[in-house]
Amino acid sequence: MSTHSPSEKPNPILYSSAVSGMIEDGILHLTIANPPVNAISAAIREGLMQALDQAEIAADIHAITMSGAGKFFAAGADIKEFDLPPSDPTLPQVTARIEAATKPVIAAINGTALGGGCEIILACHYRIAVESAKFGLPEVKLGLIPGAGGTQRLPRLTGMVTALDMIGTGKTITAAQALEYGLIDQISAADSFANALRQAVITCTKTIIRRTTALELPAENANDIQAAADKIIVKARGRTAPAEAVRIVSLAATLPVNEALAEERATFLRLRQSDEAKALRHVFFAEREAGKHEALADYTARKVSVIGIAGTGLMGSGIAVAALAGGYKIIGYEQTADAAAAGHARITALLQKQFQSGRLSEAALNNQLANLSVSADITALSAADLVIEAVFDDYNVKSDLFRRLDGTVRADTIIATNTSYLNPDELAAQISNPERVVGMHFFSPAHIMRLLEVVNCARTAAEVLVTTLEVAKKLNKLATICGVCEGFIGNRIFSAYRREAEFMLEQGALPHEIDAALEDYGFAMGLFAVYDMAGLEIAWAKRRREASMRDPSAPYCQIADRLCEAGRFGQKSGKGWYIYPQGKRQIDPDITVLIEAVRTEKNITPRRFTAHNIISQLLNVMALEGEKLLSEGIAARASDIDLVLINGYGFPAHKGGPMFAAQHNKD
Ligand code: 3H9
Repeated sequence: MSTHSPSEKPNPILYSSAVSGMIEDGILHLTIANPPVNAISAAIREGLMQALDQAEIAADIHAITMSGAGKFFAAGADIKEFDLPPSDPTLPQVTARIEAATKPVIAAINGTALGGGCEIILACHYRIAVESAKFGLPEVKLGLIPGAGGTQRLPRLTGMVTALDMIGTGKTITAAQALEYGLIDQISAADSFANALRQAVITCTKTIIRRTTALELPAENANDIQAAADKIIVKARGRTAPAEAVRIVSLAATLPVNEALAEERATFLRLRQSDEAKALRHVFFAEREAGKHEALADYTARKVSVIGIAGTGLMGSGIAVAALAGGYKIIGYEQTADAAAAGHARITALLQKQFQSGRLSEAALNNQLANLSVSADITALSAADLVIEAVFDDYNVKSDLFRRLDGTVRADTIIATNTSYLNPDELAAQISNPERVVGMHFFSPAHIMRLLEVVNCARTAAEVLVTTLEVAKKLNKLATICGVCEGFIGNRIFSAYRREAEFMLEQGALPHEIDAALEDYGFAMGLFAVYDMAGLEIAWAKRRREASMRDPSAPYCQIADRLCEAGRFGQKSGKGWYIYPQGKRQIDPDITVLIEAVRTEKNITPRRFTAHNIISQLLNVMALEGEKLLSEGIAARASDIDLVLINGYGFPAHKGGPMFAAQHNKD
């Protein structure tokens, strides 16, 4: 520990490489610093323990405050340490030490406090926060539960209903909500924070120390508590952590606090080693990795203020809503005045819906409406820095639009195509400066789905790619870069998966068995149920169009065609892979007969598939296709493939994605 220098302001006291303190008027102000987010590392835990021990016996210290350096208070325990054995002092030891201090410890919350960071403030005796601070216990999103007292302290401050909701979902709340729920005691504007903190400390030194674990649980209606717990269990869909969160939070009402804390710790340590937690850690780091592109490090994004959107149908209007939320001025384009008016109305309706559900303030709604125009005059797009085309996915339609854009927009305007299946290189060849063409493959509904495949075409300039990634970030999208191939990353793997599932029908599985296995594995819905919901006729029409180009020697499964030939187009026609009496999905014995007939025609002796066989076979096919994408250079990282399938195709995040899961199955 180094102490004062002879200069006027004392040097900070260093308790560890990540915790420092300053004594001012009898108050020890501690700062934790582990950039960029003050993740709670061993050095922070050691430093806090040192500081508290020393403050306890220092006659000149009457109170202690704690804050984080920079914009965060602390974003949780350091996830990078989770694969190491736990080391003393542990975070629960630190939070216990904070709470036991005989001098008041005040959390001076300068910014976001998540996970273990939030648990530190829950252990403090008083909590004052800046208006912009955010709070959450997101451990379930990592397959965990809070492991440093959060499950027992939060309900004592907020009541069980809020604690179950926050811990069971991992949601983040604002400072205003935290105050309303009782998680914090006071909010102060940033510019008067120092004064407010000083006053709070004075008050705390004059009142009895309030230790959170000693508080009684607030009185609540038992039915409300049960309903909050049930809601989390229903949504858990195959994940262990939410149910464990409910179990442990509930102990606050039934066990003495020390026993409940011991059970919390044991559960946390067990879950930390679980497959679910390992998979979710993989996803967490995969998302951070996805934003890093060494080859692009030397390029700077161009300024984009105005985005043109050619085609304001379902996809285009969703893109417009996402771009308006990102702060861009939007110019929509349609070929006729009627279509332009309909496009404008569609986008406005989506914005109104967000406003009505409270997701958009009135000011934001008005601002975004003022930033929106839709024109039937293509020259309106000449003001755009980037034009995203979202017209019908047909080569002639798109290439015609590209040629018309070429004569209209600036020579440096970036042109992005939202095609799913066409070759963007061929579209780029239609215009001058093809290096400004890039793919932006959004997923529908584009204002909700987080995934964006950014397609690096053969001639796309690095600067254009960097600019597109920057725009994607502002649109709040998770962008993965991919090269050009049929279906890009997602649809190509999905096609292989779909094909394999259909072949499995020939080999002996039934649609409902495959769906049940997928749902058990964690998919929100089985593949065949999804087909029925989407409708089977579009894919059938495509297969018929492409029939003459198919290699006759390549294996082909006719079962889906047979369904369509029998008028089974899915849910809206009352039958597809299932039947829907009164709109309710049911297994149809006719489908079994139809499948058996195909097996007989092909001379296939059916074999029995267990759920495990089904999942292994499907995972295997996805991983093989993923390996091909890597070897062809279409995807740069296996973890990018995992992100695409999780965020665009419903692959369960808690299994880590197909590449991770296949690898894990082998280990
Ligand atoms: C926990 O606390 C358990 C306890 O209950 C019990 C313990 C006993 N650890 O996302 P960003 C890194 S579990 C280590 O790009 P943003 C991240 O990898 C934890 N590193 O920024 C990245 O590094 P790099 C509960 C972390 O502004 C950099 O910070 N906490 C951690 O978009 C910037 O991150 C959570 O689950 C961490 N905890 O978002 C919170 N957090 O630059 C997890 C971040 O090298 N974190 N990093 O790639 C988040 O949700 C977001 O990172 C956050 C910032 C909202 C904080």
